[in-house]
Order: sequence, then structure tokens, then C-alpha cells
Amino acid sequence: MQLSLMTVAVLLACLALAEQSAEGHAGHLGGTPPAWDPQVLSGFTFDQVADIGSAGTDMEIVPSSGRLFAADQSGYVVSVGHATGDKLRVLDITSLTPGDTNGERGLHSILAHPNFAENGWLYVAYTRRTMDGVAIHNRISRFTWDAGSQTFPKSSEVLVRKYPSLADEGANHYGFGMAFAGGKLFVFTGDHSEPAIPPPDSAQRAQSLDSQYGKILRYNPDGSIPTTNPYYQTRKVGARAIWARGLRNPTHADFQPETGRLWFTDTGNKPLSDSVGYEEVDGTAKTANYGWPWYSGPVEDSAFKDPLLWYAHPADSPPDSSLSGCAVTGGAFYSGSLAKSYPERFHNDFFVTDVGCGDNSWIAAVDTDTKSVEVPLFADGLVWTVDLEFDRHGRLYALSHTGQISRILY
Ligand SMILES: [Ca+2]
Ligand SMILES: [Ca+2]
Ligand SMILES: [Ca+2]
Repeated sequence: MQLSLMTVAVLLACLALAEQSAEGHAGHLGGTPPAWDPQVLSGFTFDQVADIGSAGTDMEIVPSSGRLFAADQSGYVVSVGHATGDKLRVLDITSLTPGDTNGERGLHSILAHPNFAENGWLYVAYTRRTMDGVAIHNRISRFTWDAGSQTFPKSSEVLVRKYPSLADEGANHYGFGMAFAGGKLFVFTGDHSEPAIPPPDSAQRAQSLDSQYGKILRYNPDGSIPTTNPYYQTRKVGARAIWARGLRNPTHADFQPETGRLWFTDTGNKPLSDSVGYEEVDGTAKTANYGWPWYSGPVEDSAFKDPLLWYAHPADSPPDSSLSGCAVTGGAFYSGSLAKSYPERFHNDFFVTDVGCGDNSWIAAVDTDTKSVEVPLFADGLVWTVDLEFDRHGRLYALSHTGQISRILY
């Protein structure tokens, strides 16, 4: 439980420091998660599916099979049966993640390769502990499904990308949203800065084209860098993967194949230029600059790319704002080849969630045509929600950092 408290504390601190609480992270968190008080729209029902453990970070639902995987920060992945809630630990790398996991260290995110049905590849972003003479670092590896054992054997690990040493770094703002789009692997990295106001020098790495931090990075599926990347010719080593810059802590992304939209969430805080910071939903664009740490939210300067949607923390929100929150996290399109069990107004929407400002989490439905909030409280009363995924039947699943997986049926 200590791990989950630490991580949510960091998330909240990163996002909610608008309050400048002298109590610190734990004080802001309040020590324990809020009580469940699930509320959904008329005609919908809320259902608890399973509890995977102590510190959920990410889910993946494989389109071809409908198999649901859920990751725990300590370093394991559980396969969960939709109908029964049965759980099977299918990947265990707790011996590779830091034993003294703190902040955002540990297993960050998981992503199935688009051809998972054929190759069984699961991409896993995690912090690898200091071992075999190699200092602690973040990496993306892929593990291969073994049909015989119905697991991803630890021995199947293939390194995709290795990032710089964290030996002298804090444990904040790693980001690590991941998505495949157009046959490429997009990775969304955080600025690795300390959660202080104003952003310290470390946050300014998000603007540097020599740093992989605070960036959108684009790779071939094997982790090599496409020569078509915009900075491939002018940058060195890992920075050649840069596709766009100016991010703070982008933990989740989703791709909409029929439109080519690749949207991601970026948690906000006060930027250098202003006294208010915003939570953002952004659209991926080549060579875009999303502003951090100079700006947060819309800038209305053609040198920067404004978010598609943004909202402030409660203390900074106008009374008529449709959303407020402290840490935008998961986002998922209701589209693609999914069957759609929800009413038509929600088809093609983007669903987004916020961890909550020490209280409950909400889920909002965003209309992707108007880029406006269609239903601000599609669901409310959830707890520390960190990821959203739709299954093949068009039902939304939510993962809580406390480990609960819940879903919303119509
Ligand atoms: Ca996910
Ligand atoms: Ca921005
Ligand atoms: Ca709609």
C-alpha cells in the first residue's frame, strides 16, 4: 500500500500544488483513498470486475482476443477474465523493478503490439533496478506470450529502448504513455522534474531537442529510430527519436485508426509564465511544441500547439467550468472496430478521467468533432482512476490505482 500512496501522492503533488500545501504530498493525499460512491447516468450500471493488488498503473485489452491485462506498479501483469473476474499473474518482473520503489518508479505502462494475435508481443515500460553493473534506468521491453504456460516468461524479454540513468534523478514525471499509430511506436515521456513551483531547471529539459524528456518519441516496433523522424538528421543518439516537445507528465495515449488521431493526456501545473496550470488533452502533431514549462493550457501563439481540451484545479476553476481536477490520466476513444453498446451520442467520443483532488475520480465524455465536453460526469464517485479502456463489446473499463477494475454497462 505504501507504493500506491507514494505514487498518487506524487501525481497529486505534481498537479495540485496550486494549493501550495505546506503539509506535503501525504497531507495533500489525506493518507487513504476516498470511499467508493459510484454514480453513472440513467440506463447505465456500474460493475466491479476484479482487484489486481495494490498499485494499478495501466490496462490493455487486446482487440483480437478481448483479453484484459492489468499492470501493477510493483512489477507484475494480471490477466483478468471479463465474465468471471478470474485473475492469473501472467508477467512477473518484480525481481527487475526497484525493491525500494518510490514515486513513479516501477512498472509504468503496457501495450499490445497491433499483431498480438500472431506475435504475442506485450510492450512494457518500467524502471529497471541497478543490476548487472547497469545503473537504475527506465526502459521499454517486449515480452512474448507463451501459449503453453499462458504467461509472458520473464526470459522472453527483448530490450526495445533504454533511457538514461536515474541514479541521480528523482522519481517524478516519467510519463510513459505508449501507443502504436501507423505502424510506429509512440512514447510520451515526462520532464523528470521535481514537483516544485515554479518548475525548476530540470523541467526545461522538456523544451530541449537534446533531451528525451518531456517529449513525444517515435520508434520502429523494434525500437530503432525511423530516419523519417523530423530531428533524425540534426540530433544525436536517443534525441533523434523526438517527434514533438514541451510535455510535463503524459501518462496515457490512445490512437483512433479511422481518423489517424493520436491523443494523449498531460498533467498540469503552474507554468513559468502564469499563475494557473491546466490539465490537458492534446493531439499529436509532428514537431509541435506543447509549451511546458513556459506555458500550460492554451497559448494562442502559433509557435505553440494548444491543447484540444483543458481544465484547471478546483481552486482555479471558474464556477461555470464543466470540468476541474488535479491529474488527468487515462483516455480512450470509443471507436474503431468495437461493437458499441452505448447510445449513439457517445460513439466516436474520447473518454477521459482524473485521479481526483484527494476525493473521488470522474470520467468525462468528450465529443471528438467539437472538441468539447459532451458529458462532464459520465461517471463519478470512482477512486484514484488511472486508466480507461474499451472492450470488444464497447464497454468502458476503469483501473484504479488501488487495484480495482470496474466497468460501466448499458
Ligand atoms: Ca491503457
Ligand atoms: Ca501544453
Ligand atoms: Ca458525441
